[in-house]
Amino acid sequence: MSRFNRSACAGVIALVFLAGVAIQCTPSQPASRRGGAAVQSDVALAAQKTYVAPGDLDTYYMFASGGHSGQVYVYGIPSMRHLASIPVFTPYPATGYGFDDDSKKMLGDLTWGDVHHPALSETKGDYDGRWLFINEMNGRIARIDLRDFKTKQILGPVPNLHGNHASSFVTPNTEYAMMATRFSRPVPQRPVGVDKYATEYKGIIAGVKIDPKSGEMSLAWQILMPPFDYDLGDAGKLASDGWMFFSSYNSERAIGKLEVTASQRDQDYIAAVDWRAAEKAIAEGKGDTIAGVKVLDPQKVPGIVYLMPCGKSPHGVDVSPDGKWIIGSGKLQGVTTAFNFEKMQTAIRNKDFQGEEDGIPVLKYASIKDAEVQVGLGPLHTQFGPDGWAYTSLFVDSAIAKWKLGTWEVVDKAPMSYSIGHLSAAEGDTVSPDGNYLVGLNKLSHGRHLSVGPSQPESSQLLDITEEKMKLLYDAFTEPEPHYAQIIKADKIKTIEVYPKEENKHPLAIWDIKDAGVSRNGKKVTVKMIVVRSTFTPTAFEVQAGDEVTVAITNIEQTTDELHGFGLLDYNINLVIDPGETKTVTFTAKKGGVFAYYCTNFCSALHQEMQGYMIVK
Ligand code: RUQ
Ligand code: CUA
Repeated sequence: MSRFNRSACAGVIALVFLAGVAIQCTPSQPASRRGGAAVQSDVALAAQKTYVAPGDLDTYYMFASGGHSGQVYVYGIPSMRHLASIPVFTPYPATGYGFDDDSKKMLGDLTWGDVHHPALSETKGDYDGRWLFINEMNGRIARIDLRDFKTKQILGPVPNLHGNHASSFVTPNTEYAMMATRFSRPVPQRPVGVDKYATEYKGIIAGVKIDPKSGEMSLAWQILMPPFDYDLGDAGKLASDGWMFFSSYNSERAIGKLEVTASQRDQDYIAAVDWRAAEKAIAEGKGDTIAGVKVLDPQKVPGIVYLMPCGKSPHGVDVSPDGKWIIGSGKLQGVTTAFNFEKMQTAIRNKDFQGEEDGIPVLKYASIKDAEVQVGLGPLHTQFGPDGWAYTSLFVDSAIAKWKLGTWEVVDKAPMSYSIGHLSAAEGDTVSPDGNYLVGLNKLSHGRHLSVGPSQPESSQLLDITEEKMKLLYDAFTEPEPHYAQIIKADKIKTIEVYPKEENKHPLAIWDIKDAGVSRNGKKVTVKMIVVRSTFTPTAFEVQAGDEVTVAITNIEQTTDELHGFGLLDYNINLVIDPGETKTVTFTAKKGGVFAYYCTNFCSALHQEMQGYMIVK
């Protein structure tokens, strides 16, 4: 049976159950032609559209921010099944992350992070399936390799910049990922009272350069900004390639209860950065070095940044697939504004300004806006579909509005349960969005799942957007705290299942059990160990109390799914070594006695026998 028929049939069975109607499922007929009111019902169609039969695969990956869990969660779409958790800023015993020497070093002193915006690498404005970048509030940004779904680099905490929320959005050829300050503070960092906030505190916008071959990130430049709270960002593309846009609130430069003090003015700003001009200014030696970073001051280097007035306290800022429009709006308004990039360029050329902030020109609102779209209350974020469709999340209305770029007409609204924040459409922030599916990433889920006590999951709702009306297909309950997510075609990601032996260049890797054993250099002891079904070699080793012990473990398996663990009791050590991988852990043998190590990852019928002893004399 074809994949379609099998799925369709099982979907029908599922729904017949729900509808309480007996119906015979003949596999040769597609569900839609089988007739019967129940089969035609929305529930039936929804079941059919989300059902991925056992053994079948989803058509998209969704990478969702895990917020203050410090992780990234991977879901399959349309099933909404949770496929993997990728630890990034937080130790994760399930994969041994944060316990071995390399990942421990990458995490440094911070064992938590608050991640918000995943950014898949792009080529010509389309996802290319190579890397996933993700920001974190403690001024950091990480790179996950999509060949093995592992965190490979954490950059930061970056100096000067505090509270990295408007990040990690990438430019269309992954030249840069972005960073920007949510919490302004004195630059350079020093203790200055909040009474001097308006003049002494500064925001920072930063460009993180990405090596096109390796993906290695390095901090390229920073721009000194007025003390607003920079919130979200998006890169220009096609028509607007070369620009980055950042929304901000608190143009009042207020302190205290911001919900009141930072809502006084009717307009805040979107900052538009000409990143090629910033790059050029740095190359010409125009930056000042502050805390080791090249910082551009727009008062001294004009032409790199402009401010676009936007409705009070905007949140999301999103560039249309053709790059012609920048969508942004006050989050308490009932409209969202489409700014015209060409008009913006004309205003810059004609010096059509309505003022300035710390030497940065403020463009005239009436000159750069094309439309105020009547989307509904509390517009936050906009995603795109093919044919000029746009989807805006409405926090206050708890709904998604569907509208059209260019005609600005709102054609549909879908309620969300409840309080939607971000939303994510299939490839919905690229130059060629897919349509098909849209996921509402809701802040609340109350009442829509079995109770798990006060600490409730969030809800993510899957919608079908293939037709004129959006249709709710599925409620999934996700880990806190989904901010943004991105959905990529599954076939764009090419993973490996084992690390090929030839690629393992680890200096302590060994592949033959005769090379396993203990060597000593003064107080430093190295234990070279092999793991393979179902034994450790060596199965016991001795060290002296006070030794600095490095255990280097190579998993010599070259078979899919054959992971082994190394749990050393009482020493807070827990590694998981994938096939073909070498990992090390270094510790001081402080406690004397006998300590068992054992395989934590089920590997064979004799997994339980996979154990050994460390003797500390
Ligand atoms: S936020 S609900 Cu951190 Cu991206 Cu918008
Ligand atoms: Cu090796 Cu379980």
